[in-house]
Amino acid sequence: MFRLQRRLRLQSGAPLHAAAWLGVHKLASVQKAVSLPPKQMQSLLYPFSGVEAYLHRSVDRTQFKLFHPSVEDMVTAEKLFCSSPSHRIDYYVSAERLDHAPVLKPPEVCFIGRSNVGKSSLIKALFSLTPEVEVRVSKTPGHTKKMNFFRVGKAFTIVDMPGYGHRAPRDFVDMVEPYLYTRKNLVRTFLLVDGSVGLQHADMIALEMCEETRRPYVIVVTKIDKCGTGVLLTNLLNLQDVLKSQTTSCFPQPFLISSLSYWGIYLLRCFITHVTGSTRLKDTSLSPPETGGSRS
Ligand SMILES: Nc1nc2c(ncn2[C@@H]2O[C@H](COP(=O)(O)OP(=O)(O)OP(=O)(O)O)[C@@H](O)[C@H]2O)c(=O)[nH]1
Ligand SMILES: [Mg+2]
Repeated sequence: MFRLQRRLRLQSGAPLHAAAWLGVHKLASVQKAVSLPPKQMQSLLYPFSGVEAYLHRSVDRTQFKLFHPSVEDMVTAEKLFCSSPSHRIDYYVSAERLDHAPVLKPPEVCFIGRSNVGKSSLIKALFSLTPEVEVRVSKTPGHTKKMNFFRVGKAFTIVDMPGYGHRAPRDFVDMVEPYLYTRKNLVRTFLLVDGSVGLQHADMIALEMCEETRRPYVIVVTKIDKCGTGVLLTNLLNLQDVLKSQTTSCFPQPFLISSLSYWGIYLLRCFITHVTGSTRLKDTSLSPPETGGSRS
C-alpha cells in the first residue's frame, strides 16, 4: 500500500500548494482515499465491493464491474478535474431553452433525474478539487430551474439539468427533451435514481424517454450512504432486471454514488473522462471493448 501511495504521488507531479487545498473536502482526491484502510478504500473506489458480500452466490455480478479501471487511471482522470491556467474549469452559462444553449465543441455529458435526487450535489462532488466552481444544491426539490453548463477546459462540458417530478419547472419537458434528442455533442446522459427508494414511476418515464432518444445513457444510483444494505440490494437487483429486460441503449453497469461520503466519485470521474475521449485507460483488459451504450 505504501508503495502504491508513493507511486501515485510521483505520478501526479508536484503536490498542490497548501493554499490550493483550502476548502477542498478531505476525500476529494483519490490520493487521500488510497491512504485509508483497504476495506474503506475499496468501498470508496469501487462501491459495489461494499455490498457484494451480501449477494447470494447465484447472482451474476459481472454487470456491476464492467468498468473497472485501475487506481492509476483514476489518478489520471482526476487531473482533468483540477483547474489550472491552461485548463480552466468554470460555470459558463445557464439556458432555459435549447435555442438559448451555448454552441460548444467539446463532448458533453448531462445529469438528469427526479428533483432532489442529487444531481447538483454529484456535480459539486465531481468538482470538489476546484471548490471555486459554484454548484448550487438545496434541500428543497425543484431548486435547479435551468440547464447549467460547466466547462472543463477544452476537454468536455458537464450540464446540470432541472429535475422532473415534484416542483419541476413548468417548461421542463420543452427544455430537456429537445436537448436530449438533438444536442449534437452530447456523448452520455447520466440518469440518476435514488438508491434509498429505488426506481419510481417518474424514473421509468425518464428511462423510456432515454430509450426513445436511442442515445447512450447510464444509470447512477445516488445517496447510497443513506440506505441500509438490504434496501440498497433489493433496489439494485430490481434495477438490474429492468436494465436487462427493458433497455437497449443503457450501459448495463449502474454506478453507485454517495456525493456526501465520496463513494464512487473517483470511478465516475474516470468514466466521464473515458467516454468523452479525454483519457485512455492503461489496462483495457479490465474493461469491455465497448463502454458505450448498447449491449452486445
Ligand atoms: N445523504 C445524502 N444526501 C444527498 C446526497 N446527494 C444529495 N443529497 C441531498 O439531497 C438534497 C438534494 O440535493 P441536490 O443535489 O440539490 O438535488 P438535485 O437533484 O440537484 O435537485 P433539483 O435541482 O431540485 O432537481 C440535498 O439536501 C443534498 O444534500 C448523497 O449522496 N447522500
Ligand atoms: Mg439541482
